[in-house]
Amino acid sequence: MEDCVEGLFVTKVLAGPVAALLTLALIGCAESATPLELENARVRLPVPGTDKSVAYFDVTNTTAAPITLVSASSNGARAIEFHTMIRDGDMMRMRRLTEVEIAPGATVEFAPGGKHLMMFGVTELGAVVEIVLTDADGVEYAHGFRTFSATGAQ
Ligand SMILES: [Cu+2]
Repeated sequence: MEDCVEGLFVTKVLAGPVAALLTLALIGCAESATPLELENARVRLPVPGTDKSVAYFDVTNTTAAPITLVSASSNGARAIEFHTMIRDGDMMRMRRLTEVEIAPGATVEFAPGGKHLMMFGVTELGAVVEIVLTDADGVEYAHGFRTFSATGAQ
């Protein structure tokens, strides 16, 4: 089942978490050619008492044209931004990215210490959270992200 969820890739956004979970169950194992392949999609559970979190994934552009991600959203968060880490002297600071381009055939990693999805106003999360990435043409890519504990392995 884990692999099925990882492979899930739909372009339709369904209303409500119940509908989303139903979709996961019904078509979670469907194979389809997708413009963007997501792997290792995961969301860190917020530290207790906070409502911010981060999400990581590897995304591969399987098409012959660049794909530019311009926004992300989820029922599990009020807002999501693309962030990266930049070195500032001895400090690493977060910086917001307005877009992330993925070249044809390229894989872009969102990983600890680098690019990440910054999630604000995070609600109580289950085992899988659906996050929708939107590209510059308005195409939406929904994907199930596994949650993991802040104190556990990433
Ligand atoms: Cu950040």
